[in-house]
Amino acid sequence: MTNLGTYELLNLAQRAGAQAAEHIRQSRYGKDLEIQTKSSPTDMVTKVDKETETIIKEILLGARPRDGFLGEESDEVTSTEITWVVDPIDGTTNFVYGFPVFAVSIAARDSSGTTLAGLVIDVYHDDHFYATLEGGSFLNNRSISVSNTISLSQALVSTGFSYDRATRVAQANTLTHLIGEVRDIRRAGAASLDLCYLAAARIDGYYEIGLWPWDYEAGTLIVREAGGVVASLDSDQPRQELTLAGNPAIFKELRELLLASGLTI
Ligand code: 2AM
Ligand code: CA
Repeated sequence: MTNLGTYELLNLAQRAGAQAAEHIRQSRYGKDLEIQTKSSPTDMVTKVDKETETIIKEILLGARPRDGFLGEESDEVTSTEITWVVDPIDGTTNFVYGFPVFAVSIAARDSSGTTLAGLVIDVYHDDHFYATLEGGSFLNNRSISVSNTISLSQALVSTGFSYDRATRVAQANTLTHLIGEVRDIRRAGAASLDLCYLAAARIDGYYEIGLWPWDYEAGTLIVREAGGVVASLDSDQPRQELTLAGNPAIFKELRELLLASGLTI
């Protein structure tokens, strides 16, 4: 696809994302969030997640009716053209609590699986992180790049925990191997924003088990276009088993440390 094509996709994502973010802000206060649980008692979804996905889907597929749609809260629409990969609220637990780290994540991928455009909106701060393939990464119109931290011992590393009790206990065990080897650990609670923080040099590395494409697809393009690496243990692509990311200098060390900690996928 031409650059013009990728910018058009980004512009459409911006239009849908801005309306989605506004809906989330309007819905946050003074209303019953109507919380339900999904895979476990700690895995929440609200009425706002579902409404927001509907808003995004209607705008994207209204403008481009032949496209596909893969979202967290609705049935997949398959297509041989562009597929939109959407998380209406990434960081739902934070959203429910009012902890100000939650995002709208929208990516456009072509039929070969290549991500062409990605947008992540930090809803609370109205910060827009975005990238197009070979077009660089931006935060609110300013170009961003990953940090130049060169050693894991100086690295700020973010991670997350599963909603599943046994998995999160195992993740905490892995963390005991890391905590003495890095500058410090962060657990912000929204995977798409962890990736954007990496792209903007707010952290140096990130790993998380059990993510879905709507959590990492937009953020992955934003990290790569900012000069960073996103992969898994045994592949150069992130996978549900592991999303592993860093600036190029610390990525290898982080990967080796995770392997040494006994992490298997
Ligand atoms: P969500 O808020 O959309 O559910 C939390 O560590 C981060 O991981 C959030 O971005 C959360 O997305 C995502 N996530 C996705 N699947 C998860 C799962 N099964 N358990 C925990 N977090 C998950
Ligand atoms: Ca979500």
